[in-house]
Amino acid sequence: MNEKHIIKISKFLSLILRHNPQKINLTLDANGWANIDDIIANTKHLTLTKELILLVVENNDKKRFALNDDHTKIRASQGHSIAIELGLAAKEPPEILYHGTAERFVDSIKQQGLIKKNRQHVHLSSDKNTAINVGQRYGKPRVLVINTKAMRLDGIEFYLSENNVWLVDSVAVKYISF
Ligand code: HQG
Repeated sequence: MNEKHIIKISKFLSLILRHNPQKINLTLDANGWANIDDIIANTKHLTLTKELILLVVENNDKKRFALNDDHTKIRASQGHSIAIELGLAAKEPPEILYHGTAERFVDSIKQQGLIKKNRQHVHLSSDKNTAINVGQRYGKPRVLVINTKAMRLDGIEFYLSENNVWLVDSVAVKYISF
């Protein structure tokens, strides 16, 4: 199966598992899991088999998807816009984390801090290069440094997704170095 088709499946899975399961009349449970057989049965416009889905999960560059123990269910590990309880335990982050954004958003972030917009969390990374890659999806990248140590001292909780993205509800301006 060619690379293009794999990427197409990955994008389609992101769409239905993070944002719009109704598109194929799919039901996610409260924790975001969908039956793989239901996805296959309800998808008409793409060639989809269980083998292909497992291949996408395994080879995905950012490990965006997770399987349950018996490989009957799949979910997105982060990035949802729909309300999903990922069931993650709060975790102690490193003393700083990075957020990748675009130059054109910086003035607004200086006013409002980081907000989650359409998603369920603000996404942070422990790695500067990841932040640059995330930021450049929206224009000239800009990396912000987040004082997570100060946030923790103020009682703010952090969560780590299965694919190592740090998640938080919001980041006030006072914790951000521009
Ligand atoms: C910005 C990708 C103006 C924020 C990545 C970002 C990530 C503000 C954009 C995941 C703002 C939202 C999420 C404010 C935040 N004013 N702009 N007050 N606060 N922003 O895509 O973090 O490839 O929803 O800086 O790897 O960019 O899809 O969030 O630029 O983990 O798997 O508003 O998506 O993963 O954009 O990316 P997004 P994000 P995938």
